[in-house]
Amino acid sequence: MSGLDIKETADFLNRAELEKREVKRITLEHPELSVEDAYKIQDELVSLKLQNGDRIIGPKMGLTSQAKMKQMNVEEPIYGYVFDYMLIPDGGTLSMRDVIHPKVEVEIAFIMGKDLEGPGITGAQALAATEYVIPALEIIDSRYENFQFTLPDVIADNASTSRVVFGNRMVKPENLELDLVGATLSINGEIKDLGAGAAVVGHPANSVAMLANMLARKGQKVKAGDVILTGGITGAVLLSVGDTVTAKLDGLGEIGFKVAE
Ligand code: OOG
Ligand code: MG
Repeated sequence: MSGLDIKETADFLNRAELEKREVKRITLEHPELSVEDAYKIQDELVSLKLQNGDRIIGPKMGLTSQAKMKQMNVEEPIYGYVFDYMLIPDGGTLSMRDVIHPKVEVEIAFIMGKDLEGPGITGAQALAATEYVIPALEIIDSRYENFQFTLPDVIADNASTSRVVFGNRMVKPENLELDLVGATLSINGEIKDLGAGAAVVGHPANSVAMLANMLARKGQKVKAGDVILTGGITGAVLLSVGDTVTAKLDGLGEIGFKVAE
C-alpha cells in the first residue's frame, strides 16, 4: 500500500487509546486503505497489546444489526478483540479518565465450549459449540474525532472496543430462545433504547458462525474458552459522568455499572 506503514499506524492507534486522545481517521490521508489492510493494522495492534502482556478474553463482533450495516454500507459485520484490562465487574465503575467519548450498548456474550473452525459454519453449529450465554454491556470508544469513521478506519481501530461488563450468571443456551430475548438499556432509571436478540443478524448464534467463517479466511478459528461479544442488540448511547447504566435481558437477568469522573 502506498505511503501507509502498517506497524506505524497500529502504534499510532494504540497510543491514541492509551493516551485517551482522539485522532484524525486514517482514511482522511489514506482514502485507499482497504478492508484487508485495515485487518493487518488490527492484527499488528493486537500483537502490540500481547507484547505488552495483555491477554485476549475473546473476539467481538460489531455492526451486526441491519441498521448499522446499512449505515456503513456493508454486507458483513466486523470483528475485533476484547482484552483483560478492558473488564469492569458487574456493578463496577467506568472512570471517564480512562476513555475519550464512550458509548454503551447491550449485547449477549457466548462462552464457547468447543472450537469452531470455518468455513461453512452455521448458526446451529455455533449454538451447539456454546457452553453458556451471559448478558453484557459493551462500552465502545472510537479513537477517531467525533466518533466518525469509514469501515476500514473502524476495523483498524479494533472495532472501537474499549471496556466490557459481563454478567456473572451463566445460562445454558438451549434454555433460551435467544432471538426472542428482549433487552432494555436504561440510564438513571430511564429507558434509552431496547431491542431483541434477533437484531443481531437474525440470531446471536449467527454472529458467532459468521465470526468463525471470517476467521477461517486467515486460517484461524473460534476457540473453546473464548468469551465472544455478538454485537449490539440496542443502539449505542453516549455516556456522561454520573450515569448509572442498567441492562435487563429476558432470562439472563440484570447488569450495570456507574460512570465516574
Ligand atoms: C463499531 C463497533 C460496533 C457493535 O456491537 O455493533 C459494535 C462502532 O460502532 O464504533 O461494537
Ligand atoms: Mg459492540
